[in-house]
Amino acid sequence: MAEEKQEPARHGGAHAVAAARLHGVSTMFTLSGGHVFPLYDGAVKADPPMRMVDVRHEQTAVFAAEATARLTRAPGLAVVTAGPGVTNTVSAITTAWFNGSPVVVLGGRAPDYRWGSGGLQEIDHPPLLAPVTKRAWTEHQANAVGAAVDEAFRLATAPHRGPVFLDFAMEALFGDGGEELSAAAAGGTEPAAVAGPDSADVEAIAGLLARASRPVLVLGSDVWLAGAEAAAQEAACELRLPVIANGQGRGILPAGHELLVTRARSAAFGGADLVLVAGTPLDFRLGYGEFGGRDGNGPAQVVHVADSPGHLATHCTLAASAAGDLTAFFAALAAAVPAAMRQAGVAAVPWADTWLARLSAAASDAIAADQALLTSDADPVHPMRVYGELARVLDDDAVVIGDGGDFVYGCLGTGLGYAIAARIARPSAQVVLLLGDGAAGFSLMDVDTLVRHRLPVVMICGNNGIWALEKYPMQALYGYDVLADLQPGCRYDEVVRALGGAGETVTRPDAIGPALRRAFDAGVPYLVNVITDPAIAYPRSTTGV
Ligand SMILES: Cc1ncc(C[n+]2csc(CCOP(=O)(O)OP(=O)(O)O)c2C)c(N)n1
Ligand SMILES: [Mg+2]
Repeated sequence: MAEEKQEPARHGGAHAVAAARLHGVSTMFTLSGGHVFPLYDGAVKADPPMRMVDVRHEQTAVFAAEATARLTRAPGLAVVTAGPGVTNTVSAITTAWFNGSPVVVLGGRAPDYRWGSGGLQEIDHPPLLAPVTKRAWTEHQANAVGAAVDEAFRLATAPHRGPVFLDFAMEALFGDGGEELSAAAAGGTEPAAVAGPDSADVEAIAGLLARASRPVLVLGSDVWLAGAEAAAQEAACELRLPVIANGQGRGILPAGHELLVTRARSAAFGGADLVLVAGTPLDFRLGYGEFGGRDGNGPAQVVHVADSPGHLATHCTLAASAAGDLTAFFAALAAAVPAAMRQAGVAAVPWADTWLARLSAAASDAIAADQALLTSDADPVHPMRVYGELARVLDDDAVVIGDGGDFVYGCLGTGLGYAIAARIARPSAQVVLLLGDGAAGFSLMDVDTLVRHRLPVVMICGNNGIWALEKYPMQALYGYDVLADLQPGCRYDEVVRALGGAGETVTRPDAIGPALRRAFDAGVPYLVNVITDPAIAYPRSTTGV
């Protein structure tokens, strides 16, 4: 029987899908609900159809959209149904907000014609999301849906990037939006050009560098998200600046690069006389922008560089700042410093032999000092041994995700969403998800999504049977702890098996390596449940791994 050619859909949902695709979206992450059916119909009937990944909790959909954005630098898309579908996304949207991730969340919404009469899942979503999005609004007209989605993606991807929320009255999504599906892109989908920084600002920064003797350059996530990594690397190399990588700034200089002194972070920040922070906020992770003061040194001067003026720190005193396109900034800085040095009467980069050498030595010492723990034979397993075994089997392009205290901290529950997206974005790379046992509880059900969509991921659970990052601080404060215990030895690998994956529990240090090899070879989602020593309060410094 000849296949019948499907009529393209022309409802608002089809227009939304067409507009998203024009912004480079290839996958929709979602969890079903009647209010958003036209978006599914639009994806199914698009030519070619848009890939849909259906998850088990809406926050997983948004975390997956966020990881897509952060790994591919194309915007992520999540679609959620009205009411609880939307409210379940709040933590994940907030995470995208803090991470500056370009994510668009499209929501269903009760119909306008009955608004106020208590319709199913009727709630006004935008006010809930306004504080954690670049914009949150409602589209009411079917023939304006394409343009509204286009606008949402433009906003999300313009620096400073971030999440955008848009919901649609049922009439808009189900109603006839007209024939022309590409009308949404009438204005073109090229990202708007971002202005470079003010040249006077760059010159002021070059002047500060020319007079500095112990400078440090911090490269944050926005340098990568803005595509400025090559310019940043060039500037750092030309000026021989010691570099500390932060967030997704990691990897801009490859591991082992002579300028990379991330592991000597406290020596660098404590001893610096000038800290230039680019592409990351001066928040608690950077001591709120207070540097220097160690070994009898005075406070360091601080320079903040951001992709947009609204993201320059206002809570601390800046010696200089610049805002705008980060590639243009690094190119301009590299060009301006030599002239500034000549003007200041400085012959060559004065810090290369002393300051840089001192920090490089401190970084090497810190790396060497880890060796004992990375190879620890302690039984029960020391958590650092897990990193040691993993480092042996990881390729350079592996994606490693952390969710939970032993490994990292932030919003618990990102794990499975990030892993789903990483597997899709990097089909041939290793994808490893490190989970605390507490963290695992937030998203492990989405192993089902990995299984259904045939997305093999290696998961490692650092299972200490406690919420360690709460237990030890509480003991320190009160001399006892409460509500900080989980089931010791809980078989999270059995959960993964029950959902159609595979896994095993490991209790001895020498069994970790072979288990990891089995996990990478399995070809299915695989969880290595490593029972670790709960007596290790805080296994590693957070400052540089
Ligand atoms: C959504 C969320 N809820 C609570 C917290 C507070 N919190 C931070 S770390 C942590 C403990 C994590 O426990 P686990 O994942 O088992 O790692 P461990 O500290 O035991 O290594 C908690 C509860 C958080 N960061 N995010
Ligand atoms: Mg734990």
